[in-house]
Amino acid sequence: MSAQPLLVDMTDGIAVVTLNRPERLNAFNTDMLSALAEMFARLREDADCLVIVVTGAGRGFCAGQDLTTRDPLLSGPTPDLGSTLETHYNPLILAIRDLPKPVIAAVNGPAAGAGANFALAADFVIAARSASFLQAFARIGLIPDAGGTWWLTHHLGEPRAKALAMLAEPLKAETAAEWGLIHRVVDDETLMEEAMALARRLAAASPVALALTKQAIHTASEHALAAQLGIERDLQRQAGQAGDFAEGVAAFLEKRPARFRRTAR
Ligand code: T3D
Repeated sequence: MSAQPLLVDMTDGIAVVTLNRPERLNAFNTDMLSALAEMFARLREDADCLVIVVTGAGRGFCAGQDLTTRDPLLSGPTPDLGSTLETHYNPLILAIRDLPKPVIAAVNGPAAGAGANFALAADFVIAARSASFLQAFARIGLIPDAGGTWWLTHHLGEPRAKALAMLAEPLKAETAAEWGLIHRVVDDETLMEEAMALARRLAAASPVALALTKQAIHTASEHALAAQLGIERDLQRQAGQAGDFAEGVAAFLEKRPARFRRTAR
């Protein structure tokens, strides 16, 4: 029997999801992609799940599409890659992006191809100092997918986006943090400790505020200021009507920490 492609551990509102194909640096195959889709759909609806941390088993984070499944000698006619993106990668990236809960990628080693861009879809990317991000696509005659052209261009601008995508050289975690592509770089041995400390902080925050903030920040890059101000008005109205606002203000006035509802509903 083959090993489970994903391991999921839920403690105190934090789901730790481990990509589990270490012998292939956790490359994506259909089983893993389907398991991820199912898992994100389930955690989205799980009111006890407040934060999700994704990491990789073994020495890698994720090496992108499993290229053994694309061996031209074995797989016959060229597969329709547009269809793979439509079926698996695009819905996965949108599921993370639209999830009303924070997602942390704890990047423990090489993140390549769609594996790098899957990490960049997270709200917080924390990487081990030895980790790297590789837009490997040009090496095999492809373009960056899984949001790669979007993340790189939005976070870094065209010159760096083009260099990373067209030269397909690994970007060290430290440089990725300096350039603002990821949140932080930490020593290898403290990666999970730091990721879990961040997850606990987020789990103690107002779930409503985090969900609406995520939504507002995502729309900001797509709108002019006047339109974004309208979105802030609408989302703030929702936030103000949720109970966390009253608790936050009461806690401030009573000079005590806020006790937000520990549920994502
Ligand atoms: O196809 C579609 O549906 C379209 C969608 C495409 C999305 C994509 O992600 S395309 C890009 C696919 N990924 C890559 O091109 C990256 C390939 N991997 C690498 O370039 C390197 O492995 C790394 C830079 C990630 C790490 O290098 P290194 O030296 O640390 O490790 P390694 O020795 O290359 O890899 C270790 C093992 O993992 C090795 O197996 P072995 O020789 O020990 O049996 C290697 O073959 C295997 N591995 C690594 N990446 C993949 C892989 N096996 C299958 N697929 C992989 N992507």
